Amino acid sequence: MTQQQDTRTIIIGAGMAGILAAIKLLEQGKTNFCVYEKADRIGGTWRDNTYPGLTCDVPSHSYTYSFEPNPNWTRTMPPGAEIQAYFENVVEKYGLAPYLCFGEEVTRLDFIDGRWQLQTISGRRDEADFVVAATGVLHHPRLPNINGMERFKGELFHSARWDHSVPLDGKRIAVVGTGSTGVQIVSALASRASYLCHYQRSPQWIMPVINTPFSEEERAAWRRDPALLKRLQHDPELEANIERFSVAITEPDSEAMQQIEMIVQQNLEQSVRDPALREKLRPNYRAACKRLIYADTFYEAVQRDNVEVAIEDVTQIEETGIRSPDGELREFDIIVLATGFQADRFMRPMTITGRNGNTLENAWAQRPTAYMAVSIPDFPNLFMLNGPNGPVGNFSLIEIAEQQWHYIQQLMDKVEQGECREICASETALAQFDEARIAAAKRSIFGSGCQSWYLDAQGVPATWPWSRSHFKACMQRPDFSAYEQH
Ligand code: NA7
Repeated sequence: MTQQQDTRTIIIGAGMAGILAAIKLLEQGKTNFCVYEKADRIGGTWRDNTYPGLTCDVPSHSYTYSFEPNPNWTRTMPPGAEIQAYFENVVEKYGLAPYLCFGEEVTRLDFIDGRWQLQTISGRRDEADFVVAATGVLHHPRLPNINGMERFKGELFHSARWDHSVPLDGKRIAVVGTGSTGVQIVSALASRASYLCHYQRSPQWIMPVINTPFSEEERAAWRRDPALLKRLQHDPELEANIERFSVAITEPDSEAMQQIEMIVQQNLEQSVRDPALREKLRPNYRAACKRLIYADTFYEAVQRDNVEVAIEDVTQIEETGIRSPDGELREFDIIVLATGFQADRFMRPMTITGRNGNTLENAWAQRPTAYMAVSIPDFPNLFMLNGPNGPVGNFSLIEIAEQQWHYIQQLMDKVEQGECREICASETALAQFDEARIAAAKRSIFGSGCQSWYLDAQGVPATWPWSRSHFKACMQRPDFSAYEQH
């Protein structure tokens, strides 16, 4: 293999990370690639989620590709539809359409004779030197197995499968779950429902936020002056806040964490007027143990007269509603399951077979893991964007994916420059990385005693456990001694 043109890359997923990979390849003059996407349009999580109130919990100018600032964001925390539109514009601007293969769910990947062989559900086949798995984290809805769910005569759906044909105004609505999704839905629907019950198995700490609208004058100024917009993307105050947050979650005893705890406690004390409701809403674990929720109108919403909060696990659904453990039946027209995602799936359910017949199921038998969050031993030339063990704590996943791409690119260069044909992390490197990662993860706030989607099947936080700046430093240049090169 000599020059870049000789290599072919398969990108899986046309969400934020897959779009990024495609743009980066084109930037290098590479056109021999295809983005396989199982749905019929781009957008990933922003395509799948369309629920009322959908908002990104990362500020808009940070949740933006560094190379494609957006002067048109309308608020500090952008609504989902605006983010979807942003990605669609980017895809058009960069001319990605010819590289997108929609309706092609990848079902198999086999590493044979130094190349990846791909098969899709429609029977399409392809072959490439590299695979970039950009399959997303929050993709497969978690549907709880609640007794009697199938007997419900009203409308019932998962938050990521919103049925927009169902009228909401004046209806009796149950929202099950109090992650970011449940909180946003309740905030949006409280004033529209005739009665809304929010089922919270575990109440959440709420970080107050002001979702400021940007004025047309501001947006016009950003359009006129790209330097102004660039500065906004790298706003030192915002950067300092993110760094403080990064310190807080990795050092639970830090002053930064104490400050977060103080703010969320004050928010609860000052925002919830009825002492009984306040106690109901008080979590019994530390702030940010679960992904911290940023919300502006949630506490107001749950204090409305037509809104009730039920602190319980939903275990019994009947024809007309939800039966509580104490026997009370609440009747509903609509039940929304905001019950989260199977965050440990990543590329699965694809069947992936690497070197020596090793399957991904086998490699991940204990837990999904990857050296530096991008490479798995025995799976050469296959790299992940936003794979397991990457930073996910209220950071911009776009920023993370860009840093990961910078790193992955250097691994691909080794092959393209003819230094090797296959490259992947060594078993030893992954084992050492995992040992250190797991030890640090247990000490992070995510390991401080709560249930959350950050935890793996063994109850260990699956996230990057060190600081955001350390991640950035690691992504600058691979330590090639951690890689097997053939
Ligand atoms: P999350 O954050 O995983 O939240 C799921 C919620 O669903 C959580 O409150 C669960 O309670 C609750 N849940 C699950 N099953 C039940 C039953 N049977 N009864 C009551 N409650 C239940 O998912 P989201 O979609 O809100 O957010 C995911 C991420 O998307 C979010 O962090 C942002 O990054 C964007 P539990 O806490 O387990 O007691």
